[in-house]
Amino acid sequence: MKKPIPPELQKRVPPGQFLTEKFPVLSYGPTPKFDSATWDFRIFGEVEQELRFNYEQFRALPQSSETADFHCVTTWSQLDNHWEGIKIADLMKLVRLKPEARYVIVHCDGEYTTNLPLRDFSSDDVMLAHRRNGRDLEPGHGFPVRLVVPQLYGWKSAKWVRALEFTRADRRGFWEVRGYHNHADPWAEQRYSFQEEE
Ligand SMILES: Nc1nc2c(c(=O)[nH]1)N[C@H]1C(S)=C(S)[C@@H](COP(=O)(O)O)O[C@H]1N2
Ligand SMILES: [Mo]
Repeated sequence: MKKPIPPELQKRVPPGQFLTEKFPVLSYGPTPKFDSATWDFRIFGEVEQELRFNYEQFRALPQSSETADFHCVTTWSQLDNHWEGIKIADLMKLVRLKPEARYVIVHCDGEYTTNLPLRDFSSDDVMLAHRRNGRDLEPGHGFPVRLVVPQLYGWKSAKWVRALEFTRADRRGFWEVRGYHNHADPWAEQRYSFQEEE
């Protein structure tokens, strides 16, 4: 049932999207098993020094929160999610990037990857979230940690993130090689890869 968008919210809803209050689980493949004893988070690629955090170390990183909207390419949008976790700006204070680094490949449990330019990744509203709307993420929504990239379509908000790889050259991720747009700006309706020719 697609309800009309209230006029006061229209500015916040990208073209071709409708609003939902639900938070559907949208995953390709099963929800990975989480074990805090073996879980780690790695940062590698074009960095002066690779980093590895165990679960305890990762959860001890400085926490922030934000309220942000979420737009899935399948046309649902959800407003005002409250996220808690690590701001990328804070995480990047620990990372010494090589000057060649221009892209980020996000690696997840279960083979899922997504790519974004460093510029989008470094945007002030990007975070690695543990909690949504006052509770730990449910397993299906990415526990223990997911990326939140409010200004791009939802598939860039990778769940069950295990590593960040910084690269010189761009490398398309899971959906980006399967017909979805490399950049994915919902305001420009960058849904499919064939649009990249335009
Ligand atoms: N690891 C992983 N992350 C993922 C996905 C996935 O299949 N695997 N699906 C993406 C898509 S298409 C969307 S819209 C959002 C959905 O998040 P949700 O399942 O928490 O609603 O997660 C994204 N992150
Ligand atoms: Mo999606």
